[in-house]
Amino acid sequence: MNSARSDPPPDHVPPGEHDERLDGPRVALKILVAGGFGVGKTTLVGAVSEIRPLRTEEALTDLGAAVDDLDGVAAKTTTTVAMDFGRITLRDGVAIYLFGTPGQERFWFMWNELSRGALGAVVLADTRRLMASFASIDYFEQKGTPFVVAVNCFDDADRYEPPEIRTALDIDPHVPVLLCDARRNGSAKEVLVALVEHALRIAGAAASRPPSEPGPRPWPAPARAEG
Ligand SMILES: Nc1nc2c(ncn2[C@@H]2O[C@H](COP(=O)(O)OP(=O)(O)O)[C@@H](O)[C@H]2O)c(=O)[nH]1
Ligand SMILES: [Mg+2]
Repeated sequence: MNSARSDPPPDHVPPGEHDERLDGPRVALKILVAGGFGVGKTTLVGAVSEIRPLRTEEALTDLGAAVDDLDGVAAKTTTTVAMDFGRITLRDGVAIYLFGTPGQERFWFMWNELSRGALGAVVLADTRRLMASFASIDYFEQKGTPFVVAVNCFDDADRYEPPEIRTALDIDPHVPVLLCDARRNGSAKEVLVALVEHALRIAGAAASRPPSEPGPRPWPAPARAEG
């Protein structure tokens, strides 16, 4: 008689313990991916998501041309009307949920809902149309949501270094500005890591500040000068 006990299958979860497949992740972090129209939000979510990202894209039509700013994105034929959704599992029980938010002004009403409970945001930018990401930066500054600015380096766009981008977009010195390629998994993940580290720094600074001491920036943030 063979008395050796067979090993449990590799994905065996002892009774009573957390089973991610049934119970979902222990910790879920929510990150928004924002920025102007055509900056690469859908691309970035697709590059890092371990599940096939949910996309709600619709064909761009002549009707939308009146309201969607298509300058510099002539090759684009679809647009995200609600959002992109992706997921990354960091380690057992910790998952990042990514929400690519629509960039067009006509979808801004959704941002308050999407940004609730978010750890922070990645604002993607394209150097050919920097101003298209201005509104997103303004929004997260006003909300006090931690964010990083990631310049998606398109092949045919002029390359600028982060300090130049910071000056052009009038970004606070403490906000990380980095270059990325939204199509590459490793590059997109570096952006997410930069955001998580930045959010942790902000949370750490807030926790160590005496309650009477005001934060580093006025609330609400002063209006950004257009230009
Ligand atoms: N060359 C290049 N093309 C990109 C890059 N990121 C996105 N694209 C393309 O640019 C277009 C717009 O990207 P998309 O992710 O749909 O932008 P969204 O509107 O911000 O979601 C798509 O055709 C992408 O394939 C990039 O880093 N380099
Ligand atoms: Mg999109």
